Amino acid sequence: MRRFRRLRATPAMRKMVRETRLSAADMIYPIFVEEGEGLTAPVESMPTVYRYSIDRLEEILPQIAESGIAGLLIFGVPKHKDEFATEAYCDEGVTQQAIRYIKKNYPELIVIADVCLCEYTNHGHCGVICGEKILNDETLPLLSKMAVSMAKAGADIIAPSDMMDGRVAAIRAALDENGYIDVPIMSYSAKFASGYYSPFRDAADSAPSFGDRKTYQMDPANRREALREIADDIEEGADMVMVKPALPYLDILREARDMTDLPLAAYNVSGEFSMVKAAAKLGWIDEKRIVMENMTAIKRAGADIIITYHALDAAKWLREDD
Ligand code: PB1
Repeated sequence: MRRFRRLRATPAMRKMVRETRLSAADMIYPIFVEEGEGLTAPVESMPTVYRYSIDRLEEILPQIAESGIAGLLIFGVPKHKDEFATEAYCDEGVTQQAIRYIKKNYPELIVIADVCLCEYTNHGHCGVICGEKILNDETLPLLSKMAVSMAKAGADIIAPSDMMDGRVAAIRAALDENGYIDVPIMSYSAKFASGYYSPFRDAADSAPSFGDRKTYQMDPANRREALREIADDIEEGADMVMVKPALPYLDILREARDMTDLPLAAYNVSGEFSMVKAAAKLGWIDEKRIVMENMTAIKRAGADIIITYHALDAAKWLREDD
């Protein structure tokens, strides 16, 4: 009889043989920067998450810098939104200004710029529209301009979350043509048309004004197509790839890990976060235990990098337990 329990006998023995280990350095914290002044606006559906105006970023940046997490993923919330997302690629846009501020005051922090039109369009779609059609090829130049503008502002990594076909190659070419040959692309490669994004859409005012994102984000039912999407982004020049959401897609994460050695990110999205927070608020779960179990599951499935709104809490708990 094999006595598995010999290696479970004590906390020290369990720690020695533990197969999956978490580190704050694995984690990225998403933040929302809103155009304006004196703003620290709570996101009701995401407890502990706020929209900060640039003059209020000092309320969160020191915590991020001191936490030991790898960096932050920045989402802008501009005042002006229009059909062609012009604020997205304005060098004086709120996101570009925020990136400049962060890199000036916290140069060691990695800043990842999300590149997508949905927060900047008045229709809330991730691309240019004609009637109710989201135009793929017409969107690529705008994403490219946005990526260059974010790199110019100082973003360390460009993360296209739009799911237009061919955008990685287009953005890579634009970055290179403008001298940003050293700025890597973390592509949202296998991004599903998920119900788990609704709290984010509250936070970023980015819900589509008509229809949905199913003609560009992936069908949750499609496993093989996810692997084709990841392979295609690698072919187009992605330096890192991603599966999003995370917990409902651990099978995809595992297969992605088995198909590539590139750095693999998983985005533990707003709905996954809000559900944990809601159950914890109701006293139905042990928040710390559930969060650390969820992070471990995402890491065990193969993620190198975890984008999560739990990052600051998880980093604190890891310090406490070390
Ligand atoms: O936390 C989240 O829910 C992330 C949502 C994600 C951000 N990249 C998007 C989801 C969506 O609204 O479809 C935004 C798409 N560019």
